[in-house]
Amino acid sequence: MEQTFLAIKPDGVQRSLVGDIIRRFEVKGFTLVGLKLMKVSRELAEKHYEVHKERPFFSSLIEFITSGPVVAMVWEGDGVVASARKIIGATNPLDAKPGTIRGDFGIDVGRNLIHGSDTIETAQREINLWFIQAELVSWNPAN
Ligand code: ABT
Ligand code: MG
Repeated sequence: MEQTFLAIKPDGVQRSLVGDIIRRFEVKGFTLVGLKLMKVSRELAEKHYEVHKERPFFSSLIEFITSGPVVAMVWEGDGVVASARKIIGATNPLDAKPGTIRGDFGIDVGRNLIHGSDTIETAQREINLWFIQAELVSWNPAN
């Protein structure tokens, strides 16, 4: 079954949006299989954002993601990787459509509330980076 990695960033936690954000993936019909609140180490942050290492915004990105608690999650379902990206909305919240998480709750590209894996391959890499297998629960939703 397809899985994706989602993380509510420190701004989402600080602004008390954890419940609202999780709700959107639940009502859509995806299955939560992993969930933890954690303070991200610099090492994990740098590995997670490795592709952006040479970008000018890299150090502020690492500063931000390590600044407070993050809610790390794994969600499962057919097409969950691409669908979650649609639910999340465009990288810059000012460009994100109303109805998306970033479109509804944000205005700043450096404070865009939630991360979602961009491909199935990236999702596998990120899940393995953030979770150990024993933290993931395989279950069949009754509905
Ligand atoms: P993530 O889900 O955080 O990976 O965002 P997304 O995939 O939508 O966008 P990318 B391009 O991966 O951005 C990663 C983080 O870098 C921030 N960023 C990006 C900037 O601050 N300035 C920029 O010009 C760009 C392109 C936004 C993303 N996260 N934060 N926080
Ligand atoms: Mg990205």
